[in-house]
Amino acid sequence: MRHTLRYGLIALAMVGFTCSEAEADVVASSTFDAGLGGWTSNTPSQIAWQSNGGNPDGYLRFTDATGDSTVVWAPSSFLGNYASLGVSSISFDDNIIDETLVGSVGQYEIDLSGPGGSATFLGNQPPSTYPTGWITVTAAISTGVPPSGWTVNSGTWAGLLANVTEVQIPIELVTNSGSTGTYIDIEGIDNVTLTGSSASTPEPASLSLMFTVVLGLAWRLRRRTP
Ligand SMILES: [Ca+2]
Repeated sequence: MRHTLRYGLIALAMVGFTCSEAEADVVASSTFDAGLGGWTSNTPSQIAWQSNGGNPDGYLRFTDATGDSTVVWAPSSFLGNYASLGVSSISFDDNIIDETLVGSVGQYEIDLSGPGGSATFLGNQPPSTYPTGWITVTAAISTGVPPSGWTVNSGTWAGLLANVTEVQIPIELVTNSGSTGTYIDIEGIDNVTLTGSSASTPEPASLSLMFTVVLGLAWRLRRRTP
């Protein structure tokens, strides 16, 4: 009987864990563990899915082959009305993997645009030793004034958040000084995540499960009483 009580408490703890996981409220995420997941690029031939070496497992890998500035674009799951979705941040992991003949290096960047406006987030300057290792870049998003790091380029911040139709990450941060073919420039991104801030409310399924567990516990305890 004591075991039943213990299992009941463990079950309760697991239900609690399920509820707190829902708090994270991931609106969209790409882990690149099974492919490119709908991500596209202005230079598709320089973008490839790499099945290992990410953070962890697969990642989106850029290998520079021309003088272009390569960016990648998120799939539709990252688009929409950020205000009503309660989006609180967008983040990704970046690794500048291998470089020679480094000319200049840009800051980590995220660009959002839509019919109501466009804005650019500039993060830190990447480390200058390669590989940099996987570094998480997080841009806060909230209604009202744009959070630190954002610059509104056109329209308004509120207009932009009302309908984000493009999420762009410049994956090519390093500009090399040699001509094409004489330098190495390999960079990657992983774990792009759009996070929401909506209040934690246990889902009905979790609530009814918790109720069942409590009922079961009460019944067991009753049976133990002589
Ligand atoms: Ca991954």
